[in-house]
Amino acid sequence: NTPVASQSTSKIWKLMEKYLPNSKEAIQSSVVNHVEYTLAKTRFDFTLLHCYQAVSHSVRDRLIEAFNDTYQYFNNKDVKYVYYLSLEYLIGRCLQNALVNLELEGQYKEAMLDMGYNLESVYEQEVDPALGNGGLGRLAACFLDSMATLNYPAWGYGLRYSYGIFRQQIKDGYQVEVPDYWLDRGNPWEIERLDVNYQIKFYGSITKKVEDGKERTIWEGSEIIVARAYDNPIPGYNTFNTINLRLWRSLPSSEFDFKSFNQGDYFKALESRQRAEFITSVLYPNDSTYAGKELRLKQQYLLVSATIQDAIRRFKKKRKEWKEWPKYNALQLNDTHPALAIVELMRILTDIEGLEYEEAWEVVYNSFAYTNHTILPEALEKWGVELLGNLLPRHLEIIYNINHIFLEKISRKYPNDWRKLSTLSLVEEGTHKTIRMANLSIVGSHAVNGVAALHSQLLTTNLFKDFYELRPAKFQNKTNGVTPRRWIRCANPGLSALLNDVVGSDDWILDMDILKNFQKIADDPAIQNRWMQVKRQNKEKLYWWVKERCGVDLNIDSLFDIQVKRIHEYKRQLMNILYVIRRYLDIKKTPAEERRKLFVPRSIMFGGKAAPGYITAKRIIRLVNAVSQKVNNDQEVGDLLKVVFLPNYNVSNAQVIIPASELSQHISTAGLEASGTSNMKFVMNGCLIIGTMDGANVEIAEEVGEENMFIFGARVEQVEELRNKMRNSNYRDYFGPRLTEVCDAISSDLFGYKYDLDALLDTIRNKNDYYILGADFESYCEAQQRVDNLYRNKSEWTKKSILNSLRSGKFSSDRTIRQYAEEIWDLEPCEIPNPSKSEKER
Ligand code: BZD
Repeated sequence: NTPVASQSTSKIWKLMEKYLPNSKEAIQSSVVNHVEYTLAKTRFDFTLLHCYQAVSHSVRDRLIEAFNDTYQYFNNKDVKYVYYLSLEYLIGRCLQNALVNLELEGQYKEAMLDMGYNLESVYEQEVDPALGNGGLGRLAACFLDSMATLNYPAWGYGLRYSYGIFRQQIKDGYQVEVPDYWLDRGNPWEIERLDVNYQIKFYGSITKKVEDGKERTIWEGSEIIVARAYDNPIPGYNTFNTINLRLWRSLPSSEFDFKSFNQGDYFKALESRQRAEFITSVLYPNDSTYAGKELRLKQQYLLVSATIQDAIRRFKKKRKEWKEWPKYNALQLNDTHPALAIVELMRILTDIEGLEYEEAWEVVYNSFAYTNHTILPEALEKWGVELLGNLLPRHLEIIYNINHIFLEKISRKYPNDWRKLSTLSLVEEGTHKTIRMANLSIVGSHAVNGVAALHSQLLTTNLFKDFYELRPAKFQNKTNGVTPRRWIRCANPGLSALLNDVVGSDDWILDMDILKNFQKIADDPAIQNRWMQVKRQNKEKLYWWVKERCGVDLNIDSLFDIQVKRIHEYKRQLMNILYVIRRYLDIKKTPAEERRKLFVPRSIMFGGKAAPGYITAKRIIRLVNAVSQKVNNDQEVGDLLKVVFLPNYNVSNAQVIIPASELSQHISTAGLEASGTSNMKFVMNGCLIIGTMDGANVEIAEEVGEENMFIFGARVEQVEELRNKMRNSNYRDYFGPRLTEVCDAISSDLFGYKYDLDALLDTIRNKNDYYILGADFESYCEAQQRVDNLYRNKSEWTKKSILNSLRSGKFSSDRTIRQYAEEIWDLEPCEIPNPSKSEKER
């Protein structure tokens, strides 16, 4: 049975010797063909949704050409790969991004217009795949874009959840979670690989055998399921390279329930099949507390086990020597969620491949690296040993083994230092014994990084201090970045066109640093005018978005002041809304004729999801909506102050919101926001930041200049002292009169919802104010006053807006990915030949 391809390669070659042509007619006929043959609809009359589906299939065809060629070429060149392992990817909509990266947006726009369809309305038909919670998941998506664009041989690996993060609705001012079944209209972007399946085992028991005087461990799982690959092509910009985001879906294994079927318990057997499918059915909607649920552990292990099996299969096709593994594979852990990969590779190498422990450890250690995204203690993963040992008995045994060998080294180095032993141990002792996944990740990796300079420094001085002292060279910083393709080129076409004119080309999309060379335009009145026009158009778009979804009529000339991010106490949305109340009370106290002199009209917008079980976060949403109701209906206030909660903040909404904002808030308690990434997107889009010296804000200030931001509040070194002060003083003294008056207004039921709102205030009153909102409030109000003063001077404001954008080059994820590739992965780019235009038109 010789495969057809080798029988007559030249014959096969002739069957597809051309790449798809991209003329207007070719695009139109490909779309119409997909309407007819893929969707089986009539080409004479099809809806906008069918148009979207057909256009996507047409673009997908072009992606697949590049995608297949890319991995074929990588394989031929025998390159080293990086495997990016993440439980979350917030990739957002794909159509526009694919067209922009393939440089076909103009052609498709024209082709579709000619057929009577507006491409922008076509874009709106796409669901927003939301397989992530927030920053961590979106970062993974930006990284894929940069890895493809910079021609790095890379694979993204994750899970294909049937339900993404819930859709947020606001009912009577409360958040309501609605399931996000995002696949109900199919997904034209994915390629189901019916032939890429791996078995995944759970539970069961281990037995030891001695063979030739050597002990061997055999783990027999008692539940076996299958992970199937779904491939999602990620096109690079300005290159033919297109990489793969491979997502696993859990399915029942045909073997595993054989017994029940044979015993005649048909329904029980079907039930267990459904349980298998359930594993990848839903994303955990928690972004800051650790859940500790068995299903979550199953998800993590499924990702890890399928990915490692896939990588090993690829490796084995090429070579036999395990010690070569690190030369050809780098594995990056996006937080500790996929940390079991370290253990899984150890297990396969020792139990199945027969390597000695030390040999296996070399292989593992030199290929893994770990990125930490938080120092919040409640977010650190710690799996109970009963749970872990029951689900993955052999993995627990290996973890104990790693720990034993590690701690022996420690006690040799620091004899009798019990404190060090107990903080470094992978095992946390106590009534409920747990495995510390961060410690496992550090011990098993050759590189550990934080995601902004301040955060990385805090890791070495606080959270991971003892590990740092042990191996300082292991610890690095990789300041986050975001992709300018999605966040400027797609989201802000007006600004993109302006930057093209300023630079004289679109080179800035690949090299944001060149924007620095054009800083003198910031003073040019003509450019300033155009800059303001672009901002105004973006504000208009958001105006309509808000009107439709929230029923609020904003004044387009008011200052658009925005805080969008997951709702969390440390991010201090509460401080923002308390200031809004302060402003409201001040407006009311001011005689009507003086108000416009004293207050700049502002539209203050909040957006973000609260984890379903996070009651305080939900109460913050309730407060925002209560204030919104009161203020927006107060005739006396009019357009001087509007407050809006923007429902269901997600990637596609962010693409409307960010380009329209003028002031954005990044006001976390110093030391607690690891980096933040939306701050970077806002700056690129010419938005001014009001923020604390936290996360990447510190580096943004370095780049754009503190004078072009509104920095306020305690620095990280002052926080602990302020907490002590807070605990030792009466809350009215600690808050001061202005904040006290705000709290009293809420408690007097000015906004209603007294029960919820009093409970919310109790999280900061009575010496409880862990996030020192009270300590930073006055400084925050002063910064807000500076905002008003500057906004009155349109030209000065615009100048700063321009400088923010032109100086934001450092925050392109291209810079970040280059640093990972050079400083952690030791990875070379590999650009595949771009079929020349002439070849395409052959
Ligand atoms: O990661 C975020 C941090 O809070 C941000 O400061 C940082 O910029 C980004 C990217 O590095 N962390 C998360 O988004 N974390 C999660 O979403 C998450 C998800 C599951 C479990 C725990 C945390």
